[in-house]
Amino acid sequence: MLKVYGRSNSVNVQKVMWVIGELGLDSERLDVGGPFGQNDQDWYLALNPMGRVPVLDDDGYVLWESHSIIRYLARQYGSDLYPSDAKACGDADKWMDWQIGFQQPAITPAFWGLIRTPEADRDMAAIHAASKETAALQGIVDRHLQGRDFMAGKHLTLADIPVGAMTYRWYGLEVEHPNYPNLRAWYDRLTQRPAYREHVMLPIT
Ligand SMILES: N[C@@H](CCC(=O)N[C@@H](CS)C(=O)NCC(=O)O)C(=O)O
Repeated sequence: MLKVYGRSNSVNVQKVMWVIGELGLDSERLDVGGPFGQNDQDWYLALNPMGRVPVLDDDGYVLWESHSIIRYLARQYGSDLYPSDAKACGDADKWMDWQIGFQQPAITPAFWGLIRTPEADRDMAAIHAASKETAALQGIVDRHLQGRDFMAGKHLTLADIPVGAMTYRWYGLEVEHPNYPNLRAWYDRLTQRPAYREHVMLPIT
């Protein structure tokens, strides 16, 4: 059975659990990181020298980095989540790289400021800057989704997973939410998926 190390409120863990749910695989998730700790212990650092979550253990095969894990899962457990066609695969990779390179860093100061920092200690200038930058990036997704049901075509692929997991967080934060009809329709489509509801649509903590 697949074993996933990582607390359920980590967006990077959510990406992995959502894919496991989409693939219908059995798994056990163990709470590690944040208030659960353990990720600075020798046994954990032997699994992931970065001391971060998630880590996947597939019958002794250990992998860290959430996007590598979801690519592995889609390849190993054969699904069209990660297309084999080079161009379709490139499209999926592009949005995964964009998410980790742009969307995630942009929203992080707003998330940490609003959710994990006491009100009195918040850097509101940094939160506003993050809100503005993320709104602009979400606008790029909105324009991309014009005429598309999913990020890389007609069905769900890995292109939707990281951006979709973070978009739940974006709608849940008290930040600027411009009217983005294509983004909203896509997000509403994701909310119909049982695996998204179970693993991503959790309290934002
Ligand atoms: N690039 C890594 C980032 C992993 C990462 O930074 N995870 C955060 C949680 S989202 C973490 O481990 N934080 C420390 C903790 O939870 O104690 C990935 O995508 O897996």
